[in-house]
Amino acid sequence: MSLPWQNPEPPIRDPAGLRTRARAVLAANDTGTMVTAAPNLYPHMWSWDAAFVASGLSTVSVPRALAELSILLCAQWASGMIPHIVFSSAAGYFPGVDRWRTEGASPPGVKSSGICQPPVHATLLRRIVERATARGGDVAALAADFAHQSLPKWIRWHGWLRNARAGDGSGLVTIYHGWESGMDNSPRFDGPYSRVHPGDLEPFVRTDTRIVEDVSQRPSDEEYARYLWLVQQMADARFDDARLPDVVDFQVKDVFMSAALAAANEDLAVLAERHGHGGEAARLREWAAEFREGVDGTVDPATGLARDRDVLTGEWIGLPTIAGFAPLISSADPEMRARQSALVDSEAWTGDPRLAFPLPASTSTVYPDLRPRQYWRGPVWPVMNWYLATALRRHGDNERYARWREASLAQLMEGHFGEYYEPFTGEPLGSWNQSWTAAVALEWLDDAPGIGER
Ligand code: 9WN
Repeated sequence: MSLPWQNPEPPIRDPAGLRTRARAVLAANDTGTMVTAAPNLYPHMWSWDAAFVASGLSTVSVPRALAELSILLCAQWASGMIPHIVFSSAAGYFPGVDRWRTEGASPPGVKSSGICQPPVHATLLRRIVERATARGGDVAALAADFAHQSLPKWIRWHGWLRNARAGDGSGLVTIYHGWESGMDNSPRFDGPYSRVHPGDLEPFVRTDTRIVEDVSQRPSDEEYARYLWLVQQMADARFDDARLPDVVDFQVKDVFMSAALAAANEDLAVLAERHGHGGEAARLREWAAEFREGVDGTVDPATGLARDRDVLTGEWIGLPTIAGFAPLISSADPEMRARQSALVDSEAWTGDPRLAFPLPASTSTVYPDLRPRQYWRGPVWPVMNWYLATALRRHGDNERYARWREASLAQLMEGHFGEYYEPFTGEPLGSWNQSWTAAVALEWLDDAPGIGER
């Protein structure tokens, strides 16, 4: 059968072929200093993409993986924040650094955005270091040295999140932009965005819809106007953490980001103990517990899903999105994990018989306003599936991990390395040759047991 998105490249026939092609995608997206998030749509480094990319790269070359994290760390702000974009010299992405007006706030010589993304880095760094340790020799020593040298920077990053974004002790991180969540236009943000009314917005021309020609796969112009309005509000306040609560029209307690931070704090504590910063471990474990409890406390007893909270209205946001499974990343409560695991298998999620592959979509496939082709409003994101699956395995769920691995590899054999996939047909959408999709393909294939397990 000829499918409309059929790959011009020869078909991938086996895991070895998938590995070869995934490596080629990462090599092609490597500028020599950074692996860009995607060849055309995203010609820069994104913070959480870089962490997944580094993990995938470490299956090929540990030094190259560590170099990727070093570049990201060079862009860390004096406050401890790690920005969501580190700009390369390439043109062609909007909003570019000029729109962000971060000069003076970002480190000298670095061009960056002024907001952050989910803190998955320490979790993936632990994975890379453990992989290197298992290999032994020079690579193990290099990774141990990198961990030792970089730990203070990762701790400052977590400290900034704890103090600037969760200083209320709620164990929940505040975001000031949907881009910070990494799930930009998820329905979880529709309520908060409906209260963002762009004022005197500088004119803009989008570049993303020139590259993804089917505009129905991307956020709408109305959504973009709101995104840019928030950038303008923050840039006007010079990204001053103390001023943001008073000036930004979008403020959400992000449950998924909080779960990622809980897990990453645990991982950083382990790294600290093993690599010469043992004195920091207790503080990191306190943070881990704070965010773990914060996330558990959001779960809606009626649905079993975790919820975000709109800080400006005080309302819970309980929509059926993949973020509702945040406790699978962070929770230590066996009953909570069992309930969430049963839910993820149900017909609203991976048990939907209409799915091309039994993998969780970004929004429940039975949600009435599901948009199966539109970005975070329905498609399946390979990177999310791998991240969640590794969290399941870390908590002992080898069975579900194995099922998701099989389904993910079958999905990825299609060969486009799509940014996201239509859940019912398996059509690759958004950008093709997306770096983090290639990276997780390598991780699924490598599949070393024991890495990153508690
Ligand atoms: C805005 C790079 C990034 C990912 C995000 C994804 C998308 C950017 C965009 O691409 O966001 O940050 O322009 O749409 O939503 O998760 O990090 O891959």
